[in-house]
Amino acid sequence: MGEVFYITTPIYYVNDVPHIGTAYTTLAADVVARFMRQQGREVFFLTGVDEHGQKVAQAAAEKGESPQAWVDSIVSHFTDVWELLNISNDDFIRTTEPRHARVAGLFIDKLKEKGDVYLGSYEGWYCIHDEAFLLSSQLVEGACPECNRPVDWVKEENYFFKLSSYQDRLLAYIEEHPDFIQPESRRNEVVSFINTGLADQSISRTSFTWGIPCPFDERHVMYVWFDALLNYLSAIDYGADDARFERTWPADWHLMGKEILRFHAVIWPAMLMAADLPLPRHVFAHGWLTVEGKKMSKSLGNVVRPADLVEEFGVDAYRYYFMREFSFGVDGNFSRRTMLRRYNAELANDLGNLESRVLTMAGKYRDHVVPQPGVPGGEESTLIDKATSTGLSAAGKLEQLAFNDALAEIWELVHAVNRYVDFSAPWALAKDEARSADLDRVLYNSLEALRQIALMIFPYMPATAEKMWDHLGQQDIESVALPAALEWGLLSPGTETSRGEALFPRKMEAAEDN
Ligand code: ME8
Repeated sequence: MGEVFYITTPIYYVNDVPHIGTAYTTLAADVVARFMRQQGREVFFLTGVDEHGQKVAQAAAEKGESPQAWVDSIVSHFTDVWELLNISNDDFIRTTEPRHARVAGLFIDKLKEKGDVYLGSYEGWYCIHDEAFLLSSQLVEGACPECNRPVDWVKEENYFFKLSSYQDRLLAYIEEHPDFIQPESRRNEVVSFINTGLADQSISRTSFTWGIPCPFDERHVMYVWFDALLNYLSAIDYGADDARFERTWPADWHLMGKEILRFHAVIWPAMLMAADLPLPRHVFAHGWLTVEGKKMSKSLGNVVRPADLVEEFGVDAYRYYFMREFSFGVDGNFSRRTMLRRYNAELANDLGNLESRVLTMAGKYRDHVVPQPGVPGGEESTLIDKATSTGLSAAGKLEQLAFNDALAEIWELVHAVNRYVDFSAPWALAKDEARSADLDRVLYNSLEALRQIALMIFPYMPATAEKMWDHLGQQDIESVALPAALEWGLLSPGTETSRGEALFPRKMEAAEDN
């Protein structure tokens, strides 16, 4: 069961345009998916959009359109951004698709038959923006604690899911699987929350119709979160293609922002328990990104769009910055200035210059042909050890979603290669015919180091890695299998290299003050 490596992002509300926060989760999932493919795993990487609920119905009504026409007209905002960011998702699920309605109906029927769904009445607060039922005690000055917006008093007949009866099983499961909810601080919050006592969860609505009808009572549509969580099953053909489902479920990682962890770490596992399905292996709640110290919001007008940054810095610099700057589990603050600094120091200078000078020397001194490796000396041994240990530890960090630490390690290797080149001074060796074999050795090992770096950065910066690969005369980086390809010395002497354009042209320092 679960041979396929299955990773998901939240399905985003379609009526918001993607910004750097939404893109953050999807980018992280893409890095993991690409890394796992490199390791030879079969991967299923899912993202998509959440199209039901009152918020979408209201937005459509304001535009004078049907909800379906409205969502159809804006879904490309998401698919376009994922394409721009070179996101390699294997599927894109929309909750208005028939495959999803089928699974949602099947699933709720199953819970109803089991006696875990019952008709009751709900009276309480509802935040349409967050699509969340709220207790009076949760309100902050009468408003939604998440978004500060006014809340509505709702009095409806609803179907309820017997969440309360899963409290003990959930706690036991979390206890027995310490790496189920990550990071640990969030896990502790979830445990405290469950310990305060779980109330049954309303899972249907009758006051509007934009949702999936409950098969046993068509007056009700499913509560948008109940429907949304099921996307993780509908995209892998639950109840239709059993063989596929068995190979893919459970998910290895559900990634999300911290504000929706409870849905994924409490309600979702209980739903799965009720349906007798295994729970996801890990759920990870990352921190929230602010912009220049402030929460992003339309009203403040400070929402940063990926396209603007990609236009200025390029897609791989975008990907690098967001994975390098922030620690995935905690909040982070975006600032253009730090992005520019990292661009110039780490991409243009450390990596870009290294690549360019090594390939320039290979061109100038060896007519673009990879020379013989020769016999490694002390300097080479140090370099080779560094590369080997970096390959292993950067992979280990990535597997723990410590992307920033993994990149920091890879950059230590970049620094080590820069030092190796400086120390070995090929330009001096080139002046002395008697040292031709030494020059061969230094050039070979510098080029081999670039080959290794290209493989290591591939999940983060696929296009840059591909350019480096191409400059080194290699083909098809996507099909190279790790860790075997990280054996030192696989670059064949005699291979033709090329210089190409600078990977990251330096940006004007003056622009830093903008
Ligand atoms: O909650 N910083 O959708 P959503 C970091 N449809 N991440 C951020 C962010 C920020 N400032 N803002 C948003 C929903 N995100 C539901 C999900 S899943 C079954 C249903 C990211 O459009 C983060 O991943 O509000 C967060 O969890 C997600 O966007 C919320 O997206």
